[in-house]
Amino acid sequence: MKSKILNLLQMNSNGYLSGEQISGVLGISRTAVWKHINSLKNEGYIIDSVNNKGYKLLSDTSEVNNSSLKSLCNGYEFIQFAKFLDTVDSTNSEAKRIAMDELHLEGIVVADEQTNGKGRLGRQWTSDKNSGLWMSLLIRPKLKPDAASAITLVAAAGMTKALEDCTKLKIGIKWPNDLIINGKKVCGILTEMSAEINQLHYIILGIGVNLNQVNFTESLSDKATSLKKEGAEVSSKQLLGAFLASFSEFYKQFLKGDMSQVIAFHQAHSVTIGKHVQIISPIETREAYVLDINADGSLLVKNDLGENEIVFSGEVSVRGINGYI
Ligand code: BT5
Repeated sequence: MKSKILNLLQMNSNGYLSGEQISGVLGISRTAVWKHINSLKNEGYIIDSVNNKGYKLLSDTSEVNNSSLKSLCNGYEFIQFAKFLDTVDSTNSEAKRIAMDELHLEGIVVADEQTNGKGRLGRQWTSDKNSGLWMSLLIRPKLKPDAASAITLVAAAGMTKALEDCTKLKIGIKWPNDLIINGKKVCGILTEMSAEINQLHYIILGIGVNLNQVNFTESLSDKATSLKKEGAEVSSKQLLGAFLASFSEFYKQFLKGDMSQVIAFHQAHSVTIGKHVQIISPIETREAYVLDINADGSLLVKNDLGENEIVFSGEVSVRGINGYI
């Protein structure tokens, strides 16, 4: 029924269609029409509703594109430019080019496809066309560089909340930057920073969420998943809208130096706490038991000598003893 309403709106996109007209054509109540319209809006279609006139379709896609990106980002203080690209090497690299050209701007880059998507520590991030939300935020919080590294946890909490708002799926956070559904990775975050010892220039928060993939390459199939594979249909526009709303709340607290809600959120969603893990650094791999996430976002572990130890993100990868988690 929803798609029939969408078809009617598409055919009449030059004017307004009243609830009465739609209910008459489709033989359903006006309340049912209203409910379906709301559901289309939730999927990301932009529909104008005017009393005594009816409904008009303003944006005929549920995916992010140039104009929908700008309207989604409207009103967020940390977004002064919004750039959408069909294809790019990496949204993080594009955001970095902008950061170096425009010394004060903050904003967002979103692409439909990345030809050289980046993971952490030189790894690759697979980002095929129309298969996910590939985005980077360029932000310039007025903070000391060492206070800024916890921003990855802010982004992870924001995206987890957004995924929970858009789906009924249970989302876990593998400290510090992987979002997990049923044991597989659905989202990764790459935070890059430019700073001097005492001065932060900018942060680029790169976030990739798998939306529509049905098959992954052999090397990824046992550890990657998408919302579609997990039974949830979410458009890039719907997810980005939900993310900006939840991220901006956590980010406001972070800017005031208050990480308490973000840390509590991580503790409640962690798939890492209470696990025996391998801590992999460029120098060595060690085993440890994860006790907690500290107030500053670092990980508290009991090491193989039985001592408590603090592990900072950025320096290590954490893997389960018997697999990815
Ligand atoms: C990450 O690195 O998880 C950070 C990924 C960040 C991607 C976003 S997309 C927008 C922005 N622009 C960029 O260029 N990057 C950011 P890491 O923890 O190092 O994980 C990388 C590993 O995840 C790879 O070595 C693969 O094993 C796996 N992987 C690659 N592509 C994947 C995918 N689409 N889904 C799940 N896992 C993937």
